[in-house]
Amino acid sequence: MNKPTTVVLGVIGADCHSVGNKILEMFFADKGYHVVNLGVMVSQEEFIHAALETDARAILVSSLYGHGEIDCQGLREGCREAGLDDMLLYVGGNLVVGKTPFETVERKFKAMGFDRVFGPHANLEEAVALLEDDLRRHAKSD
Ligand code: B12
Repeated sequence: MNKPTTVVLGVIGADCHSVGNKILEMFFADKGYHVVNLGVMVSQEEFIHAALETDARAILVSSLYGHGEIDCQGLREGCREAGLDDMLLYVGGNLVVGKTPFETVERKFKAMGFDRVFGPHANLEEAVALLEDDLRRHAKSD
């Protein structure tokens, strides 16, 4: 049997919103992933450390309280410095304060090095399909 793919999950920064995190944990586990859930109030260092420790293929970051831009800045660089050059970085939630159009939010987070960006009404079936696609493409270019 194939070893399940490990993903690291958590809510970044000083953010304590925990409901979506539990839903994401159950959803990705149900899809056959090994989910390392760091829970809420997770620092960039904790994400990177957990990804290294568990040989994860993707880091799934949530941010709900509106400070996502500040909290996520530098995560891609941190991954590279730790030798995690191929790490897939996904982010989702209420990523900025107020009513910024999603396209603007997506552009910002992609410029920060995130591979995929999701809003609060993300379709999780679509998200997992994208993840599977990205994992396959990354495997081919290894
Ligand atoms: C419950 C709640 C709280 C509770 C949290 C309790 C708990 N233990 O979780 C309490 C009262 C503590 C709270 C506090 C605050 N909250 Co609050 N809270 C909410 C509320 C009403 C519901 C959140 C929730 O549980 N949603 C249900 C879950 C299932 O949805 P979700 O969290 O969005 O997650 C889904 C998606 O976002 C997506 N997703 C998330 N991450 C990712 C990642 C990936 C990779 C993918 C694919 C998808 C994905 O999938 C998830 C599952 O479906 C929302 C409003 C709302 N309707 O969302 C405000 C809300 C999130 N809170 C808000 C704010 C401002 C705060 C406070 C700053 C308020 C304050 N001034 O103190 C504090 C922050 C405290 C902190 N340090 O984090 C704002 C954020 C505004 C913004 N981002 O612009 C919101 C949107 C309310 C609003 N309309 O203003 N909050």
